[in-house]
Amino acid sequence: MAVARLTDSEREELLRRHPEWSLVRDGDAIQRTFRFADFNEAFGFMTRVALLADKADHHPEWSNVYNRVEIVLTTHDAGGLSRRDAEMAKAIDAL
Ligand code: HBI
Repeated sequence: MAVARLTDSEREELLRRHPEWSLVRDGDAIQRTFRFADFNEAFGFMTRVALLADKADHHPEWSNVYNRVEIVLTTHDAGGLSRRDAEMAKAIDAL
């Protein structure tokens, strides 16, 4: 299902609402790094994100090194940021 790219002002609004996330890839994606006590905590977080992502049918691009999880959100169908990324960032921040 095609979804619209965020306008510049919508993108600014996203960053205002979610200041822990940074714009990357020339503004076509947002990124946040999470650090946990240990791998067990990090992987538990990833498990919760994975379930969210599958329910939303909107999947992160992510990496994990021991207690660190780096998440990048973008909408392939929109060729950049969409409201689905904003919704996913909000859901992840609420975990
Ligand atoms: N996840 N991050 C991200 N971006 C997408 O565009 C996307 C997705 N998950 C599934 C999805 N698109 C659906 O369109 C699948 O049908 C491909």
